[in-house]
Amino acid sequence: MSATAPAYTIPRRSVVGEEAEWCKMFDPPTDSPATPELLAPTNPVPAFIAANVPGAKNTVPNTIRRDLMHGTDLTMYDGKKVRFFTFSDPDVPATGGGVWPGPTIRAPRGVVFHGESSAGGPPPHTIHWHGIEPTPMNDGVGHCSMEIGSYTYQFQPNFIGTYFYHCHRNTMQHFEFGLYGMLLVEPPDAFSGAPAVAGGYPRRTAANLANFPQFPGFVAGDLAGGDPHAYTVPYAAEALWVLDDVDSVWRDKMANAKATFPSHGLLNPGVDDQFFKGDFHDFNPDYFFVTGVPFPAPVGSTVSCAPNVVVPAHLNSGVTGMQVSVNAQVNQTVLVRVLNASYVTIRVRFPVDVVIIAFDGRALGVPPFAQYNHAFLLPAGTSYELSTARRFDVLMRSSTPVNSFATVEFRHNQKNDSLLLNGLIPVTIS
Ligand SMILES: [Cu+2]
Repeated sequence: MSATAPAYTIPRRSVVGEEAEWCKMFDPPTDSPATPELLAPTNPVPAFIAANVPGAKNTVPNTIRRDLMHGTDLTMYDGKKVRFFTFSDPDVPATGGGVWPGPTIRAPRGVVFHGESSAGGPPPHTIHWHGIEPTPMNDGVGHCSMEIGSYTYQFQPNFIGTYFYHCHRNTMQHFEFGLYGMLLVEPPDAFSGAPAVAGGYPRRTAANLANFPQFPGFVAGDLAGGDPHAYTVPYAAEALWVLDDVDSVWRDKMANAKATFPSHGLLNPGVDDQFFKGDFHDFNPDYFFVTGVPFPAPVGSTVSCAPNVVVPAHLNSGVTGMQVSVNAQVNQTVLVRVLNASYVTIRVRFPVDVVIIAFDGRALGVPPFAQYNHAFLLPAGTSYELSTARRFDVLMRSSTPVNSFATVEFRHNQKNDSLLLNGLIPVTIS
């Protein structure tokens, strides 16, 4: 048997000349199906949120809920109103009007995770758990997974790290309009310690720091043997940098921008959808953000976001004290999680040496992939480039005070890499 003389063939229809159609693998179900092979969920975090966030409840035991909404106009720094799509958590009243980015989901490694989705705006929507590897039905990829009004997603997060969730129906509208949030996988015991520990810091994340003894508390250990802290390190402070851009003209002009997209079985799927027509090809962002906090200046500027921004516990699974700008003390280990949620290229520079410990939800040098990569030093001032949807996690620890900025360059990935904005994020270590 060989590639030129196969023992069997799988008949496939040629899609040559039909590039717009490739994405539609089957017509999705027309109503909300039951989750195949549904297990009892074991995620303790929904109960933790109900116990620690005022007004929150846990309607479905061990289950996180998300409502996907349409049509929130947010006011930009200069007064312009721009249309966003947002998530809310029906169990957390403070998110009721929809928030952007969506509420951060934290989950311990190894639980049976249930995410119950519903659609306050017109369906169809999906939730794609970016970087997790669920079954196809639970992957939430529009046009080739289910895409309906409500569904209970089921998966087991098996690698500690930084992920995100987003609607994957007509992605370049629903994701670009803001239907996403972070998904952070933590050690198995992250929510089973004393409440003061479970809801604050220090916390632990996955890393292999055998070559970086400046970060105390790293445990190598026996991952396969069940040690919940094997290949993890404690951190005393945490910052979340979700970098995003908005093209306000694109959002306004996009055909059918404020509606949803074709119903099941209508038109010619993947061909008559609007998303490759009109103005979708020309994306020129004019507003820039870190974790929803504006860089308040026009294209071409160098500008700082506000200092001292802390993510409220009701947007962070009940965990108190996650930061945007960095405020820490000397000799504290600080974890910075970075996501490029924009549609351009981003280059990140730190004002101090940092160690990159993970990419895209996989810790470097950690079994079972330990032989393929390793954590590495990124010297102060050295840029690191991220394309859309990529993430990296870095650790910083300074023995001397720092009063400076990290920089995030938004660069146009269609127009000669031209600089769109130079964003500054305060880093203060005192
Ligand atoms: Cu959607």
